[in-house]
Amino acid sequence: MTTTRLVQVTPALPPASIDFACDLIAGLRARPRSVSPKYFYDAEGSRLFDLICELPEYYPTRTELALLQRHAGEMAALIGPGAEIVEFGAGASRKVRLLLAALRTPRRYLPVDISGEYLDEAAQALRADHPGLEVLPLAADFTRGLTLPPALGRRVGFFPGSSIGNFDPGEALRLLQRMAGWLDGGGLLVGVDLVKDPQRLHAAYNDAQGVTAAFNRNLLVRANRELGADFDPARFDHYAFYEPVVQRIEMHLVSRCAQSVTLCGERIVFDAGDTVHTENSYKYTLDGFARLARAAGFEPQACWVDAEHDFSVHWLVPART
Ligand code: AVI
Repeated sequence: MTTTRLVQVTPALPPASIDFACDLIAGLRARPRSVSPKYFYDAEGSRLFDLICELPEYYPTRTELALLQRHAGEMAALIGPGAEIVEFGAGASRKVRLLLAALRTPRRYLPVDISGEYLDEAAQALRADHPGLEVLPLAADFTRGLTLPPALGRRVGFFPGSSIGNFDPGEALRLLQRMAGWLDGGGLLVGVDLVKDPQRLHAAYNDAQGVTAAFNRNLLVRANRELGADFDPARFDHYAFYEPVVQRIEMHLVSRCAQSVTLCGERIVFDAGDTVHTENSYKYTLDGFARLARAAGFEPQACWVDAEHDFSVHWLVPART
C-alpha cells in the first residue's frame, strides 16, 4: 500500500504510525513475511524490554553492566575529558550513567531513541542527577538517518546492549559506516553479544515467565491499538531459536490456525503455521566483530570481556587513512 492510499484509508494516523503501517503491510505481503524489530519499542514494548533485561535467563544486560561498572574508568580515560556522548537507542539510560559518572566533565549527552515518551522521562531523571550536564534528547529513528547539532566537544558514540546484533551483517556494516560519519572523527563504544552454547542462547530468548513471548506479541497489540488492526495475539505463538550456521537467534510469530486479519482496510490471510519473522539477534566472535569494525572504517583499540566470555564491549576509533 502506498503512503497516499494509506492516508486515504486511515486519515487520522500520525506520521510515525504511517511508517509503521506501511512497513507492516509491506512486510506481511512479502514472502517470507517479516517486520523490523524497531517496531517493538512503543511505550509498552520498551517496558517489556526492561523486564527482559532483569530476567535470570537474559545474561547480556547484567554482564554488560558489570563490564561497565568494572572498566568505566579505563573507558573514560580513552574517551578523554570534555567529550559529547551520543547514545544510539538510549532507552532507560542505566548504562550511560556508569559512563557519565566516570567521565571527567562530559560536555553534553545526546540520547537518541525511536521511543520519544520514554526518552524524555529518562532525560529528566538524568538532568536531576547531573545538574551541570546538558542533556539534549533526540526522538529519531537513526536507522533512517540522523541530523545532529554542531558538536561541542570530541563526539563519542555509545551503542550498548548488542543492538548492533539486530542488524544483518550488511546493514550492520552500513550502520557503523554511517555512525563513523556522524561521530565526525570521534570514537565509538559498542556492546556486542558473543557466540556461545546454543542452549544458553535458546533459554535467553525463551524465558520461563513468558516475558519475551509477550514482548514479541506486543507488536500485534501495538498494531491493534495504533493502526486499528484486529490481530488476536493469542492466536500467534512466540517461536525463537538459535541458528548456529549464521550465528543468530531468529524470533518469529507463528499463526496457530487459519485466520484472517484486517489492517488499514487490507485483509491479510494466514494459514496455520505461517510465520512472521520479527527479529534477528546476531552473535559475534571477538575476531568477527573486529573484522566488521575494520571494514566500516574503524580501528578496534580496546575490548573488555567478562570471565565467561559471554559479552564484550569494544572501543573503536576512526582508522587512519
Ligand atoms: C535490543 N536487542 C539487543 C535485544 C536482543 O537480545 O536482540 C532484543 C531482544 N529480543 C528478545 N529479547 C531481547
